Amino acid sequence: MATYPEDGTTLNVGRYRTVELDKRPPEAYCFDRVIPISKEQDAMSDQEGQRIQIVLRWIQILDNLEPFYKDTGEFVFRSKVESGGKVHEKKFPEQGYYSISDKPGWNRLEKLNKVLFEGVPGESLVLELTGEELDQFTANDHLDHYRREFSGDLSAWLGHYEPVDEGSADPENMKTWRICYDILKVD
Ligand SMILES: [Ca+2]
Ligand SMILES: [Ca+2]
Ligand SMILES: [Ca+2]
Repeated sequence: MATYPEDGTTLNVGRYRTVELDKRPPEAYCFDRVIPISKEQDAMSDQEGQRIQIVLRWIQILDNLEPFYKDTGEFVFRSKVESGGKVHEKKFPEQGYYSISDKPGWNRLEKLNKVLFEGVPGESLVLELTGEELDQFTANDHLDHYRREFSGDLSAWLGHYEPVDEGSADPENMKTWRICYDILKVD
């Protein structure tokens, strides 16, 4: 598959270039510019077939959902990516739990680099993340439910999502936790 520059707008460059360079009158142009069907389909599938990855970089716990005398909570996280009529779910860690504090300095799961989704998305995509703090004698506690929806031009979804770039209502900056992830193009 061809690799395209980062701006994501160049899928059709080949075709636009043809149009710009073609100085013939429109009639000639119409006849000349017949693209064999297979080539046209290739262009379409290239555009629709762009694979992406969603990679969770880190998680920071702001409230460990435990009594004040307990330094760490026992956390299990789940992700759900819904796109193109398919649902991809992950649980991490796969077994056991992460012991995480909410004290500054040791309240982050660094370098998680967890791939939550890899594939060709549909026209839109919904990413959800939840976290559960396990308790033995009472019902488990829950972190804020994270949900973000992406639609429209795929190139606009690509990027770095972090808690500090969208003001006071930043979706990645929740009351009980914060998250950071990337949406990347992959070949
Ligand atoms: Ca608890
Ligand atoms: Ca607990
Ligand atoms: Ca943000």
